Amino acid sequence: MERTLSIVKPDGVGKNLIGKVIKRFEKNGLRIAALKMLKLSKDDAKGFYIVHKERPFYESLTSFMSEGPIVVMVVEGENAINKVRESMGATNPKDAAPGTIRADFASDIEHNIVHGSDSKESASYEIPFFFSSLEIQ
Ligand code: 3AN
Repeated sequence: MERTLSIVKPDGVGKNLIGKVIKRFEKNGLRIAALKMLKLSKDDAKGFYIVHKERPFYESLTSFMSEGPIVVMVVEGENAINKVRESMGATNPKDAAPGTIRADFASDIEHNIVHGSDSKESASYEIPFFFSSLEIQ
């Protein structure tokens, strides 16, 4: 059993895709163990994406992630990290496999609808960033 953090980003919430994203995870054999909607400040977004602080897209990514509400969730199941990333598709929607969330809904590499932890290490930083142990069922 594994846990991962996923986010429906501001573009996904704006396009009314919360339910569709959750449905894809559930169809892939995963369960939602925690879920909430919130809005990040610019500083919150910078903290969440701290591993990318040297990347050229850090400024615009953290502005985008703090421009509207997001839905954060803990997703649980066997191989949850890989299964969520499979459902999401490649970072750039142009490279994403047909039938993935990003291939179907994302407009570009930055506005790509959904986030999923990329490793156990990332998940163990990202889950407590948003949820206390009491909030995870
Ligand atoms: P993923 O979300 O697929 O794990 P990461 O971790 O490499 O991708 O990047 C984190 C986020 O940064 C991506 N979801 C995307 O929104 C943004 N991003 C990644 N690469 C670029 C890029 N070259 N230009 C603009 N934004 C990017």
